[in-house]
Amino acid sequence: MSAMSIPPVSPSEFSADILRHLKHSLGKDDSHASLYDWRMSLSLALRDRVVDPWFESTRKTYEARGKRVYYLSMEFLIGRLIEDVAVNLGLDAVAEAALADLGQDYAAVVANEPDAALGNGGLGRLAACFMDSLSTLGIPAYGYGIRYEHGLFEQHFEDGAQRETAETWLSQRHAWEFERPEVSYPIDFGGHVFEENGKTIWRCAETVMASAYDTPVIGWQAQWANTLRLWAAKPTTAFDLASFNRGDYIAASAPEALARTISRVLYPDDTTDIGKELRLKQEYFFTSASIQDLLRRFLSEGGDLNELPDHVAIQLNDTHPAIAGPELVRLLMDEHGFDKEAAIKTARGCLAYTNHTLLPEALERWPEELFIRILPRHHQIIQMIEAAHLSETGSAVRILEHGEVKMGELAFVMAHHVNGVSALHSDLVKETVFADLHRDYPGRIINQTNGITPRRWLYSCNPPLRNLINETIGTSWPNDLQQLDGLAAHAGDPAFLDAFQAAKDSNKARLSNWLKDHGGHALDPEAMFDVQIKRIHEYKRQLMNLLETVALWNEIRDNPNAGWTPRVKIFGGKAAPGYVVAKQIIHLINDAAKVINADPATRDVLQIVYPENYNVSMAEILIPATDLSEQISTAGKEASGTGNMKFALNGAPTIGTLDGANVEIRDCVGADNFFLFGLTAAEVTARRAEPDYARRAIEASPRLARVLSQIDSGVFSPGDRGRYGDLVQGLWNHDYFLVTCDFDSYFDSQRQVDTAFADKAGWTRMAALNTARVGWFSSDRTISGYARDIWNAPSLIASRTSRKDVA
Ligand code: 26Q
Repeated sequence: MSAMSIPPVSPSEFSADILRHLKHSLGKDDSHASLYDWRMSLSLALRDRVVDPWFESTRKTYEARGKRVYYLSMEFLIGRLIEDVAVNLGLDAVAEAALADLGQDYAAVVANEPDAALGNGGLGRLAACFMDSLSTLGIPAYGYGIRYEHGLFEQHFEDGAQRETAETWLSQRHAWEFERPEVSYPIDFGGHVFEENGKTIWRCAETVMASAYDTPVIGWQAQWANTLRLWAAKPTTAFDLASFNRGDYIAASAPEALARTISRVLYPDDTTDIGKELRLKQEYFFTSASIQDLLRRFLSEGGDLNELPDHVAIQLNDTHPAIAGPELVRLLMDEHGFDKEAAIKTARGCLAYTNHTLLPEALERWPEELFIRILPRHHQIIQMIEAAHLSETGSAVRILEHGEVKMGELAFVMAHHVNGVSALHSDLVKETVFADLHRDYPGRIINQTNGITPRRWLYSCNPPLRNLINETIGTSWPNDLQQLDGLAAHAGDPAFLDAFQAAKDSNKARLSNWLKDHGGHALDPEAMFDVQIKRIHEYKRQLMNLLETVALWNEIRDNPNAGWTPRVKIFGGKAAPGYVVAKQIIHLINDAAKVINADPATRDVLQIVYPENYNVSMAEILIPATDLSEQISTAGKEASGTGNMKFALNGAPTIGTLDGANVEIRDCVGADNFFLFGLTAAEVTARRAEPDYARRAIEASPRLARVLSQIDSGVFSPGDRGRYGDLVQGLWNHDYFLVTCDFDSYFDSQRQVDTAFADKAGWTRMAALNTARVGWFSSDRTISGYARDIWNAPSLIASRTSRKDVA
């Protein structure tokens, strides 16, 4: 076929494809087909059209002998794929028409797909956006991760409290993957190490197999496709027939059960409760499989391992795959005869590490004892790496310290570049967690501000706005998002602003209907939709949002005729199952919603909505319908945020602190189009050093003191008045995240939002300028930065190679 052009297809041809799959892949005729059958048939018909560009991309990569990028990540939060694939193939309208011809509702078929939640939050969703951009940019790449049998748990509310149940996305066949039983590697654990004839031998105690499943990732207009390769754990010997014949049926399946545990479930903790043995095994499992796989590919193409860094770039998504360094060194030394200097140098030439957090509790450290027991050879190699690092730099920073293996230091020392994920965060990485290593290796730390894929986060999720943009500036913006600049010229045009507002209103109506269908009630379409959706964490300060909501409730009751701007406060997000305070915050939001929503004195102007089980698909409905984006973390704590970018892109101004990428968003949209409040990162540090800062803040704010005493006394938990005593006492006594200190500033800023929203035309203009000015936050720009500054990996799409990438 002519390279990479999409063959045109009519709705009738495409419905024939769907019917063919219905019959031959699903074994159904159209009179008996279920929604599942239609969804699978549609997915397979789309998948067919991904295969040629995929093969073509592989062929071009092979011919170019170019560099391949390997993105190692414990998490890929990909969500649903039907629309994603249809849009990238340019078949979204065709697919919808074809299904209509077959008497099926496209939206219902799309919604039948399980939301693949192989991630916790920001880090996992970033990996998914990066895969999309790598393909759109035509950079040869593999994403490597784990094919978890159970993704992130499902969240339910029971009397307002979070309950978790297992997620089961694989209970139905996964439409997009290709099983590769022939691609599998042994992964060893435990045992001991000895020397024999001058060679180091690791005699392991236990082995599982890593077996590959490939999902093609198609880029914009099908110009390129890469592979997401996920590893499933399988036993080396499936079944112990001897035990079975003895009648011991449980022992017979023991090896299988043991092995499968490794890829059974995603750890639901973002940042808390680390240090579990199974987690370390998961990390080594997928990292070792990935390194073995990329070495096999390199050697099969006749490569010389000394030149590995010219052909292979390995990006570590946080420290979770940091064992890649020692693993690569081990394979080079123990299997390929490298000496230690050459092995370390070669490994470092390939590896780079992205840091996503400064929170001390999230920095991975493993007990050395555990390491010696599970990965004895790697422990030796880490000692060697540490010795080389100490003598090379005269550094005082150790990797092994206080009986622990410090994964951040390991990743840093083994990487040629280390990057933070926003300008502020990268500065703080240099000044705080890695200050000493920054001195030892000047220039190693750089910044790559995060981004989001405009295909999913504007084109697919927001059809009304997409259409308006197409009419206004043409249709070539989805892979060149900076073109949105062109919208700014229309920000003074009343007809454009009316159309912009009409798009927002239609998204708000869609959300309102969706909530009604999902156990909620209709919302006032005139009200401001004020949205905070993200994992529940103290530093993200959902609690401050709730306190402000209660204060507003009080204010409205005190002054019912003050002309209040109607608001709906929408929350979404999960708490790690073991994170007690986060779960109390969820409970409190739901308890407060019950009381406040029922109050006849305020219910027309203030509502709280908290739909269960926030996930990627829910975000796709909520974000386009949002008027106000809540990005209110304690300054210095949110590494970047990416939700903040999605909201701004979809025309929701931010109320936020100077944290993470908020800083850069505000620089782009302009201070007039951003509601800033709160302490800066430097002020946060200074305030913490002041004695009694929380108590003093509460005593200085009667408004806050009143809210706290209401919660403390059980106004929202009448059946259990002591329920929130600890939560409130926590604010009085420590308040590490300075909710109390920023409260007044936040409340005042919200009142400015009220005033601004009441000026309809002014608000719409502000919203439109947000959309127009955040084109820079495309993950295509981010990936171009990684490709240029870290990977030295060119695009293999002919028209892109000469393009000067914007930074
Ligand atoms: C570590 C060890 C054991 C168990 C779990 C973990 C673990 C898992 C997930 C630690 C951290 C995470 C996730 C972190 C995360 O999502 N960080 C976010 O990354 C985004 C992308 O860069 C940023 O935008 C967010 O600011 C950051 O919080």
